[in-house]
Amino acid sequence: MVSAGAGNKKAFGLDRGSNNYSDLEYAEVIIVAGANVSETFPTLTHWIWKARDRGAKLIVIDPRVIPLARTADLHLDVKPGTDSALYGAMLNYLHEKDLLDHDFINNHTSGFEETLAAVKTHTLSWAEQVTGIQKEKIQQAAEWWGKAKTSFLLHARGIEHHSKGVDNVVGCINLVLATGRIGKPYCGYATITGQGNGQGGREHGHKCDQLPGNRDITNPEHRKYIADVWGIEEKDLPGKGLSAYEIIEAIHRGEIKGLLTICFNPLVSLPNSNYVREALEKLEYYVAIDFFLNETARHADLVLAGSLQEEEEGTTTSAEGRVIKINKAIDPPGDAKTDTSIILELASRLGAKDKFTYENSEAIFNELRVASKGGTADYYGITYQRIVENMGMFWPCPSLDHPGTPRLWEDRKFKTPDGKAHFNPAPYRPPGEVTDNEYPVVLTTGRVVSQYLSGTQTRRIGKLVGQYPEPQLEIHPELALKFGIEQREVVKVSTRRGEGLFPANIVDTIRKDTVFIPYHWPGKLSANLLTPGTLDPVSKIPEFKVCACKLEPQGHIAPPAEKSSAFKSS
Ligand SMILES: Nc1nc2c(c(=O)[nH]1)N[C@H]1C(S)=C(S)[C@@H](COP(=O)(O)OP(=O)(O)OC[C@H]3O[C@@H](n4cnc5c(=O)[nH]c(N)nc54)[C@H](O)[C@@H]3O)O[C@H]1N2
Ligand SMILES: Nc1nc2c(c(=O)[nH]1)N[C@H]1C(S)=C(S)[C@@H](COP(=O)(O)OP(=O)(O)OC[C@H]3O[C@@H](n4cnc5c(=O)[nH]c(N)nc54)[C@H](O)[C@@H]3O)O[C@H]1N2
Ligand SMILES: [Mo]
Repeated sequence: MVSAGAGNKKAFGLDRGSNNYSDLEYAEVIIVAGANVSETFPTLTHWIWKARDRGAKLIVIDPRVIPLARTADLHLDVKPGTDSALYGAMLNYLHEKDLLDHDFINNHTSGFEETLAAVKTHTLSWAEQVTGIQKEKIQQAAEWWGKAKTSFLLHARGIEHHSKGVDNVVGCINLVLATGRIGKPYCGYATITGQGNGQGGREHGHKCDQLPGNRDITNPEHRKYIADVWGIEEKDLPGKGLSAYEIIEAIHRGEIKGLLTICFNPLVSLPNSNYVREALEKLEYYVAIDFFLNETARHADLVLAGSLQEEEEGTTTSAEGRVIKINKAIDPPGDAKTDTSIILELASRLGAKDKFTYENSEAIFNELRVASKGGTADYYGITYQRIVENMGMFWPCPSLDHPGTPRLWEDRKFKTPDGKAHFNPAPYRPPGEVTDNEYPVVLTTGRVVSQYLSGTQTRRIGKLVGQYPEPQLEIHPELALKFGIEQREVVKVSTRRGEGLFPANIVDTIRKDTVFIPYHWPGKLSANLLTPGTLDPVSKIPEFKVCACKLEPQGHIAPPAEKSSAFKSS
């Protein structure tokens, strides 16, 4: 989600979806961009359907006719990697037809003129050429969005996993700001999050440039504040670190020799997995903390058996910015320990025992409250007791008598240095890799409903494996015909990084120039053998969602997948 985080910070100075989801219900127009919500965030579908029942217009932007698109009023079948051309053309059109909120733009934003100038050439006809979406459809989307009184825009990884993920995100936000539909009832914008506590993690330091409260590790004042909370010297805080894929690159360069990972299966989840495997083999020492021996942990010198969410008490923060309490249900089995106790024990053995003296999880949370105080993600007024009493509390919540903030920006006080929401120029530029004669087909990757992420948790559950036992190559009938591919025929898919064999699933719910492979499997079944390590220059997210591939049918039909063997394939 780092592209979303970076885009949100650029535009608003704060990283959180602006609304609670109940605002969706009364929105007149809803745009869902690059988010397969019915499969990946089903609880949100409920809100979208409520809005549709009230007559809302639903616009889905996705190269595939995802389940939500089947009930949409308009499906924009964007060619992967070209979203910014679409959003630029829509902004241009809103300006041409004067469907703008001048009052909001003049009083509460900056950067509009430069942003508009950057997409001057993005006409509807030009955008049709680049995105592959009929210009009448783009025009219809812009008309509906421009003329609505209330609206909501949602996006997820489909627009973010790109070497211009941040541009795509700010391109979406530009449409929201141009029409002034934020910070009022039933008007808003949100990033759909991913893993459990994806939002909470991205506020307090999962990213390598952060300190708690969404503070910046390069900002001297922020460093001083946190050093004081922790009782250390500011100079003892490290500087900005490396993002996940950059760590792999640094291992290759010999700059990193030891690695500790927790909740991470990079051999399956990072792009260009052959390159990742080589890096793991170069490490002098590798420790993994996990409750399962995942594919990457098999390369570890030492595996520490950690815990499930159900085995620990703590909090998690939802996509809406709502802090929720998690209660412990059971103890970790056998010799496994809670993740927290492992981290505390490591701290102690590294000589910092006096700094890690928490009595319980509430004491850790209370430290976070103080550490986040005054930051943009301010949790100070949120206590365990208030979370329980209110069934969750929304940050920012700066004091114990503050009610929390479900809907941001009603006060129009944005967290940027000038207090205004920022438009950011986002003209189209091509993805890191485009198709050519050798690699003529666009490949995109993502998820299916019955599998979860790197699959360590779902590939061992029989009924889920039964639903989708192996990764399949989703391909349109016309493209299949062109390459002479039959239903369930094994196809060699290759890119400049690697190759894999996947049975074809011929469906008419995907663009004719694009194939899709879900990424939940390891080893020879891994989509990430194919994906590129190209990174967004700002967010450093890899370009999981677009690269160029070659398709070679192998002349034989795949046998029925062995429903129990998927996990063993590693
Ligand atoms: N069942 C299930 N649920 C999950 C997960 C899971 O693994 N399984 N993972 C969780 C996590 S960590 C995350 S991050 C979320 C991810 O949730 P999503 O972002 O919804 O999931 P993805 O399948 O990665 O991608 C979404 C869509 O992007 C489309 N897409 C591909 N390229 C482009 C493009 O260039 N432009 C546009 N507009 N769309 C494009 C794909 O066709 C796909 O339908 O899901 C969470 N929920
Ligand atoms: N090609 C392609 N690649 C992708 C994506 C894509 O769309 N396409 N999506 C990307 C995205 S959005 C994400 S979020 C990543 C996910 O990538 P990862 O985070 O690497 O994958 P996970 O399967 O979520 O989790 C890794 C490990 O964490 C363990 N684990 C889970 N919960 C806990 C816990 O509470 N404690 C401990 N100690 N361990 C735990 C699991 O057992 C698993 O082994 O994949 C990314 N990779
Ligand atoms: Mo994710």
